[in-house]
Amino acid sequence: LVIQLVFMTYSNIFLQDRLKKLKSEHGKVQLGNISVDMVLGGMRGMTGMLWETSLLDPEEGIRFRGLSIPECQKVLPAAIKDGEPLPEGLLWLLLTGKVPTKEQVDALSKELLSRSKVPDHVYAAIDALPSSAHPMTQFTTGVMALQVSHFSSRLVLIAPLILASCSDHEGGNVSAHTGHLVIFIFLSCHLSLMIIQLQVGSALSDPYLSFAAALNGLAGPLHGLANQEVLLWIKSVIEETGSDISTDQLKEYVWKTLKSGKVVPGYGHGVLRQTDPRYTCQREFALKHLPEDPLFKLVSKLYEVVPPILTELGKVKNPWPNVDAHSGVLLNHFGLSEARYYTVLFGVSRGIGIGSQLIWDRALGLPLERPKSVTMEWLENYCKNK
Ligand code: FAM
Repeated sequence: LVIQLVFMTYSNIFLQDRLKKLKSEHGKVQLGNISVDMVLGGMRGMTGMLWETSLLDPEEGIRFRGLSIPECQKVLPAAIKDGEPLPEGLLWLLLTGKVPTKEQVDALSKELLSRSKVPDHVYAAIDALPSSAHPMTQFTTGVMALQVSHFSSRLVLIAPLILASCSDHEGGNVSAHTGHLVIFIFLSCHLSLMIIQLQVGSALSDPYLSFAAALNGLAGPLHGLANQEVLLWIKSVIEETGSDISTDQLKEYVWKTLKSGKVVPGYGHGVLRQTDPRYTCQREFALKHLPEDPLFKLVSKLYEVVPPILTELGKVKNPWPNVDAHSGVLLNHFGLSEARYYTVLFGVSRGIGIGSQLIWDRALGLPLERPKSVTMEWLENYCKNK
């Protein structure tokens, strides 16, 4: 493992040179125009950040270090023959840009496991919360409590494989961007110290503070909480109409949801304009392992019913399902029926991606982010004078 880390260090030096060259030779090249729509629309579509570990294409979906989800499934080592990729393999890929061997993945698992003891005060902090506290609040509290220790986390590795695909989704999503803004290195264990030492910045919040901030962004219903919301919503459909629901009844329920001012959870996306490949990958898994599951059948029926309705609304840019439309049904099938816990797994999974990128942030010495904001009056005056 040490030899491999030296390799990573070597790659850092190479990438630092690439970054310097890019800056000095092409620093003034324009990447696009910013419109008032973009400023008012949550900076959608503005290219404004470097994110080495993954790239999201609106049509094709996510690529991790250049590999699509099906490609990752083919090349990353699995625990069993023809099984799903191990999260440690994905972590290796994101960190180094190289596909690991099974031996490398096993060595990384062992290394992380050896650092996995959670200090008692962390449990005490979580236990001090009322039992009604949402699992995401408990998770964030645990991460914050870890800030006073030097814990290196195995947490990122308990994410179920099916959720490994949620590990990274480019840099602009709420959780990744929040973590990035406060600049942290989640895996600031001894494992990554060598890399960190290459480039020490200033005014940096540490990994725990930053990851907790990212988790708070993930806990919103438009982002990571959607997987919880989807399962609760699906169950409410069954409660109201029974499990043998007809297509017409389902259409009616979707319209009722929309008319009550709510969104259909698990559908739409800030960037994607097609069915999320993470959804497709989970659907294929379900077709193989749980084709008769009644909730899966309902999810399949929703796939037929929801997109035409969202299209009919006329304003939804992407009527297709995202990853959250499916993940809860798989977890529920394998016995994890506590929907409130689902976003925690998403958070654990995302730790792999955010942590990997933030190690690179440090290695490349990326600067503190500080986008410019303007007032509405400023925009109105600017547009008038144009
Ligand atoms: N149901 C109803 N309306 C929707 C919708 C949906 N699933 N998706 C988008 N819209 C509406 C949206 O609310 C907006 O309406 P207003 O103009 O009245 O405000 C309009 O369509 C245009 O929105 P958009 O440009 O298509 O999407 P945004 O980029 O603004 O928002 C999402 C993206 C993901 C927040 C939005 O699609 C949504 O609310 N989806 C349901 C919640 C969800 O599944 N979130 C999880 C996303 C997931 F990928 C993740 O982050 N884990």
